[in-house]
Amino acid sequence: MKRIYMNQLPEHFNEEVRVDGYIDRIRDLQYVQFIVLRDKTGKVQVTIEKNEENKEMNDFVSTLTAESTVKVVGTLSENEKVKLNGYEIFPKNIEVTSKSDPDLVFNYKDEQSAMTDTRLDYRFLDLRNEKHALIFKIQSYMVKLFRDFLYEQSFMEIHTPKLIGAASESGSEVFEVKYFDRKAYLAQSPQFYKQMAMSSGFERVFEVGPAFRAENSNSNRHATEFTSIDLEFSYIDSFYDVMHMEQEMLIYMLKHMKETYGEEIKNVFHTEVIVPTKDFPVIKLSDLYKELEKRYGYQIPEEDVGDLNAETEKLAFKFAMEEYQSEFLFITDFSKAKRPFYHMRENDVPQGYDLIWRGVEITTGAQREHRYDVLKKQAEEKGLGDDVKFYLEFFKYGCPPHGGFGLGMDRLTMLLLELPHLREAMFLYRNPSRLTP
Ligand code: AMO
Repeated sequence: MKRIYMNQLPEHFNEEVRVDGYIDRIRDLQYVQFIVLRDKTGKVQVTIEKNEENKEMNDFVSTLTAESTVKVVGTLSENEKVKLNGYEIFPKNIEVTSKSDPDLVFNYKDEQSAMTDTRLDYRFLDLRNEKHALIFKIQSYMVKLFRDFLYEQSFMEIHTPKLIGAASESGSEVFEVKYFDRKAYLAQSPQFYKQMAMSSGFERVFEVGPAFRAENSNSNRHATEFTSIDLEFSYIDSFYDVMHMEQEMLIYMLKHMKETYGEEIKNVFHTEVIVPTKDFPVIKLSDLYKELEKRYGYQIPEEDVGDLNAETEKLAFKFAMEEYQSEFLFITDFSKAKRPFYHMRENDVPQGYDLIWRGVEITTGAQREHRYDVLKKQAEEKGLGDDVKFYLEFFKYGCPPHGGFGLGMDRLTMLLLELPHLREAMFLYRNPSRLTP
């Protein structure tokens, strides 16, 4: 008999149905037994009257434990007295498909009942919490919307290697791995390879994949492995084309997200999905510094000049809300010392940007330097030699002007739902002290 999902039950009143799921709770009363079953789509009450005829089943139900999985076949009946949905199943047969230990490590239904480390150690239980599971349904939908948008814009999806021979972004935050008799590294970004696709004439590519950073940080926004949504496209005129593409992609996502999950996000996470109606404001970094000093008396520490830091990002959001009523802010004109060698420069200013949303950097993007000689010089200036030799080859035999950006999927999820920490937005979180499960 074919299994049906809980949310399809209303189409099957007075029929024999089969449902499979977890036992959410059991109530064993004097005259009746109730089992609430749950699957990923919802719940249903299974009702077993206590009588002579049902004796065997009654005894069996008394042995069941919550969180076991069962297969139930029975008749679905409408009954307005049933508080859960107004219908119930009278079972003909109940079969245990997996028995749960009755002593759960913690009560996953109550977020506050366990230490964070326990929750993460037993993440599989933690994700049975409806709210926590919802985060990943929303994340999945978010990535689907990005994919839909990008396919509509004639992008294609590629898959680049994560085991690489040389560090891609900067040497310091790279994981080294033993690769037979030599060293390899885990990719910090698909940067070089998405650009290679431009040199292959693919014109428009994207990738959703893992990125690794040996970031020894315990901030609420850094993980050592995260998922990056990267794209790259050719024949652009300037990095403003890249910013525009990103703006359109985010607005598309937020619009559809609001339509589908807006209410649920409001009810469960107590936050509003806001769809921007204007172009995202743009400000030069030096002008932002001035504004933050004038408005909030904030001065950027010497070591961060030319770049952003966590405090600047937070205040940049405050500024963008006050000045432009925008949750988003593009920041341009970073110092070349703080930006990678592959950003195109004009009058020595990198042609790239960061995008801040709700006080956190979600993206770096840029027009790339595609002129071989200039790129080679910029790489040498940063002390990069043999490591990028293979990469420089991409630009020797014709490569169109191009640009792109990298967007942190986990950060985006965290900000969309206003979660307090990146780990809540990650199926499994990795930081310097966490490698299991
Ligand atoms: P960048 O290093 O800024 O740019 O990374 C892009 C985006 O990835 C996310 N991110 C992280 N998320 C979680 N944990 C981390 N440790 C972490 N580090 C980065 C952020 C960030 O904005 N190659 C360029 C992109 C490009 O120019 O196309 C790059 O990797 O959301």
